[in-house]
Amino acid sequence: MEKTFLMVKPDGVQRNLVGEIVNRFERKGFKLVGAKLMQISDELASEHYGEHKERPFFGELVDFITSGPVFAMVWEGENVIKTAREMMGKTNPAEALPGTVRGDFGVTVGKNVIHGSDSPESAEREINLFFNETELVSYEKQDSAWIY
Ligand code: RTP
Ligand code: MG
Repeated sequence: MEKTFLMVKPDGVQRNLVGEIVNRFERKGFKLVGAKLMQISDELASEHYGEHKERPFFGELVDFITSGPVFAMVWEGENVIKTAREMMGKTNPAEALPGTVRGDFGVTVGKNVIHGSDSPESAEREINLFFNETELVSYEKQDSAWIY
């Protein structure tokens, strides 16, 4: 089954949105297989956002994502990578539709509440960057038969 990496950014943690966000993905029917509250180091931030190294906002991005704890998660389910991106909404909350996390809770592009992997390659890379194999749990859920 497909897995993706999602993370409540420091603004989401400070604004008490961890439970709200976990709730949305749970109710959707996805399965949480790993989660932790953590402080991201400068090194991890630069590696995670490596694709944006040359962008003018890179410094701000690293400063922001290391400015407080984040809630890192791995979710599992059919098409979870793409579906989670849809549930997050567009990068700029001003363009994100109501009903999406960014549409409902974000205002500016710099503080857009949530991160999610944008492809199978990023998902694999980001899961391995943030989690050890021993931190991911493989288990059956009773409700699976009512989702699939
Ligand atoms: P993320 O990686 O955080 O899930 O966001 P994303 O895929 O929707 O957007 P991405 O293009 O990967 O950009 C990463 C983060 O950089 C910040 N950003 N600022 N000032 C700007 O024009 C600008 N553009 C992007 C955003 O916080 C975005 O989430
Ligand atoms: Mg991205």
